[in-house]
Amino acid sequence: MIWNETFECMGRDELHLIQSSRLRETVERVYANSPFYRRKMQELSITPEDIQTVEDLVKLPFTVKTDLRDNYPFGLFSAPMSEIVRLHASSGTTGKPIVAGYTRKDLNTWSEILARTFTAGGCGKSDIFHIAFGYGLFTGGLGAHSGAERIGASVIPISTGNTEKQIQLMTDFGSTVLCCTPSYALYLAETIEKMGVKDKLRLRTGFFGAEPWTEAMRTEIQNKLGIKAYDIYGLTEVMGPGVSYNCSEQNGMHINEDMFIPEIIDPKTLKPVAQGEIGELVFTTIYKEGMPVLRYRTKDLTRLVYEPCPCGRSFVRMEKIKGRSDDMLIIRGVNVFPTQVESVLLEFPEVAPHYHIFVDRVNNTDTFEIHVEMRPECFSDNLSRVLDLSKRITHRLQSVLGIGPVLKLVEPNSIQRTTGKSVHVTDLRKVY
Ligand code: DLL
Repeated sequence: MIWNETFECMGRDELHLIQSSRLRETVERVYANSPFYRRKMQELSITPEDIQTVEDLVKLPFTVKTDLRDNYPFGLFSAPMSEIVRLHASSGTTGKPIVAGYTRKDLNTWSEILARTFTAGGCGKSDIFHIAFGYGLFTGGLGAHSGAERIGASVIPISTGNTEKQIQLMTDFGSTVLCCTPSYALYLAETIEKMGVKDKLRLRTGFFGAEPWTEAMRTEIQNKLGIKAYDIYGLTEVMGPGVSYNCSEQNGMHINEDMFIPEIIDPKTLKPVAQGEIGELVFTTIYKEGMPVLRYRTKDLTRLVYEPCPCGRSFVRMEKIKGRSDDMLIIRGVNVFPTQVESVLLEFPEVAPHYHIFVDRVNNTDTFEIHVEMRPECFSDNLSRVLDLSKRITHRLQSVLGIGPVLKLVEPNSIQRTTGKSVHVTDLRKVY
């Protein structure tokens, strides 16, 4: 099913024309209304006339998170407050929050891209959406809500938490679609199992995002909940969820290129990488009024796939996010992503994908410890079995990561569960 064939299946030449025209309008808008962007462009000696087509994008300045923090709260807005009808914010872990402002047209655009997302996952007006993303300043809840309403579905704005009650309502209301973070989906699945109500559920589809998750995690969620799990990507600075979405192929996320132009750059040189290479994802919004951003550096690492997708959509796909460059741990000189650890753990049926990584520095050497939960059915006091399992997992981690951790197999349910974005790492080196 395709929500908006006119755009989603548009020929690349036509798309290029639309992108160029919308890019010109955006650059004119920010130059006229945002002192921040006017100054940045003046520093590079460029004017809006220098930007005519998508190829001119590289002349524009980059925008980074600290630009938003330094201009907190509304310094990057390109519309007067009288036109802003909604504010969202993302807290991050340090510093001031990132604030985004939306005009009425922006909210319309946002619900449009989410309608595309949900339709691509086979959903429609007879579905009942259980939206367990957080509602509030976080973009997940209200964002998904507007898209589900747009396709005419019935929407349950349940938000996060109160997990057993959620599941009760999910069964009573016959929810068919679940939206939440992948880690909360797993927690919900575990609780559903504990409550013994899996056969009472009518769930068939789920949309999960807001944090990196692996293909192995997708399989785990699909099997545990008996659903098809779709990936949905986005960020507050650019819009919120719906910047890109899985189609029924579940093979990469189509980027809504009529609204956002993607680039992949080398985070060190800031130059575009060769087509198909992994690098940092950068977005320029070309259809936003409230807070358009030019060449926003997401810190998310992925690659773009230009081969045609069997689903018929012409929008370029981005692969699953490999990790964030600021999530990357450098342990004794080796780069380690939490997603690599997750995918190894999911190869072992004896352990659950609940883990926590601890890094510290002792006597000038990095220490690297991973706590992993055993599955209840495999948890035993048979020491030699546990030792053998621990050895096998450590060996596999060593060969995938290039560095061996100290592995601790811990009791089921001893690692804290999350209802929102999960935190998998404690890096004590940063404390000193
Ligand atoms: O997480 C928006 C969102 C809500 C996306 C619900 C999907 C679903 P922020 O809080 O600003 O916005 O965080 C954005 O989360 O830069 C990525 O690092 C990460 N992220 C978001 N979606 C995915 C995904 C929302 N599908 C940051 N896969 C982004 C991997 C994701 N990482």
